[in-house]
Amino acid sequence: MKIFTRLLESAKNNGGGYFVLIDPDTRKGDELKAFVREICDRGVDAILVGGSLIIDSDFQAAVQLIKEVSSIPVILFPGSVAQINSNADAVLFLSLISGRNPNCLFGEHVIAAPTIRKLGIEPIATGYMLFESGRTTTAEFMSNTRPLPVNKPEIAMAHALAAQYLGMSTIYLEAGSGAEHSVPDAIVKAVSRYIEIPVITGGGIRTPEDARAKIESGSTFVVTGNIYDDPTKFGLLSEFVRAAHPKQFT
Ligand code: 1GP
Repeated sequence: MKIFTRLLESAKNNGGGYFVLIDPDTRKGDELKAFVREICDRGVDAILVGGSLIIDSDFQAAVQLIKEVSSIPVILFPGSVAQINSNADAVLFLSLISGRNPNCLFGEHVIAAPTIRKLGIEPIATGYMLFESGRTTTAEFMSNTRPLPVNKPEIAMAHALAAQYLGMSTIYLEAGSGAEHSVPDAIVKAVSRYIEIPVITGGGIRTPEDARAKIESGSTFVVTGNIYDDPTKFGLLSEFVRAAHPKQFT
């Protein structure tokens, strides 16, 4: 069974799912391995690896190390074609549909597709929508696109529906890593109700309560990333797992 289908099945049983995004710039070697073990032991559904801008890590080696230790799917969340490699199980094949930068909409994909085919990793066609979130995020700056307004749900709904009609497998509602504000629940609700494909929500989610609110608003998966830059926050992993699995933990 395909990885994304499996994740959807478990999200159906648990009432939702939780992904942790690892930016390999933040930790390496044994520290990275220990973090991955912690993630898997606490019941997280999948690991995303990547970032809009990765500066000083050997990205391929980091993904390999994560994969060696991980007992859950490792999915690339690539900021560029350079991050595609064979050490992962799948890749979010992201089209930045909220923007009108042709490279992010389709250009990079043409370059990446033959490599993904050759490597045999599973592409998950993802309509990626970036929202205003209080300050300029790396994703916004690096993609050179304007984020969607958060006070106009109808614009977000139309974008998501167009992605569904184009055959995409999922929509990623993104506030940007480290965003001041996560994507508003009202947007998550409006989009999730309007489309039939599953929604992933991430960026600026710092509390289990906020994660639960996204799930209750209709998001199938929630993602957190940089809260775990601080190792004293590892205890939150179980709390996020509980928050994102309402049928498992009521
Ligand atoms: C970014 O959604 C992820 O794409 C995670 O964001 O680092 O703000 O949790 P944070």
